[in-house]
Amino acid sequence: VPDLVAGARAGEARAVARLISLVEEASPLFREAMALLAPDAGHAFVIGLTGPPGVGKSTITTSLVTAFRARGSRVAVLAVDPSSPFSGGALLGDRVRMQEHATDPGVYIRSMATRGHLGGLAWATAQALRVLDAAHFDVALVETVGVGQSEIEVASTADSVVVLLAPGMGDGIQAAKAGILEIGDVYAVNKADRDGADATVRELRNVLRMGAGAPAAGQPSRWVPPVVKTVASQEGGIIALVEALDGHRAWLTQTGALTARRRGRAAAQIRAVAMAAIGRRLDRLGDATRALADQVAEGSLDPYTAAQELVELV
Ligand SMILES: Nc1nc2c(ncn2[C@@H]2O[C@H](COP(=O)(O)OP(=O)(O)OP(=O)(O)O)[C@@H](O)[C@H]2O)c(=O)[nH]1
Ligand SMILES: [Mg+2]
Repeated sequence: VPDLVAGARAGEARAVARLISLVEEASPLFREAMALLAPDAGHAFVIGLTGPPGVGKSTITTSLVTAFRARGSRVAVLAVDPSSPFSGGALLGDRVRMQEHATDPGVYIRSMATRGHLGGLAWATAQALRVLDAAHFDVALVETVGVGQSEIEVASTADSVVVLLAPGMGDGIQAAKAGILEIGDVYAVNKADRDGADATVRELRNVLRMGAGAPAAGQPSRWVPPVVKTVASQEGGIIALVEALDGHRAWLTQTGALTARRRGRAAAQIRAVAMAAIGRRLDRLGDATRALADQVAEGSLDPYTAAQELVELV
């Protein structure tokens, strides 16, 4: 493990790949790696991209890689598929333009899935990002498929979240509101070469502005997510998207929101591990639980008191 971490720090793609595989496999070895990786935390600025299947996430991601490479940034791409139990190369492997980046040593591309990982896919993604931090990637792009709950959790591992929509999805905005309008820091209406793009942009802007009232407690200002139009297949609007991302990053840094977000995520990760550990201890208290259950069932004890006794045994 120390050799792998040293290799990752030296930017060796094979070491990075092996460490991320340890995450995917939930290997006990990764625990050792985590301790060694800790000092590198937070190097990469993480951009999450989410949106319905086929909206153009991979195409946008490819264009963003080009744009960030042009600035000299080292860029990593993680394609996370919550619906697939296995990681395969197919997610990105069939993208011709992404393949062009595959030979660039400043770019690392990886698709990822997990097999019933302890802390779930969001946890695994966060750990993979630690590996990318150690390998000194300046930008990490995380693509997830769909806008369901697990995708939202994965997106929440990012510093900036880009939500992609396509024209004609305007009707769905209200319906999908619960999920997508809370997680986006930047919205892109992709496939803007199709009819209805302007209407979708207008509707999105209206809905997002409604959500922008007074700043939340302890927040100096509120971020109103910009909406940009893109035609990813023709590299259209990518400059505007990068500018919107730069704007969000500047806001995050200036207001201290970046630190706050990262602290919040760290707390969530600690809780996830702690909860799992507590769960395992509870599982080991089967006999005590059964004894207490007998008493509760026969009425000599109430469930709250029983639970309290069990908690004290943990
Ligand atoms: N007309 C048009 N087609 C686009 C645009 N952007 C992407 N596409 C096409 O849409 C299709 C899907 O694009 P992807 O980038 O694979 O979409 P995705 O969101 O990554 O798809 P999944 O990962 O399968 O959810 C491809 O055939 C793209 O060429 C666009 O702006 N306009
Ligand atoms: Mg894709």
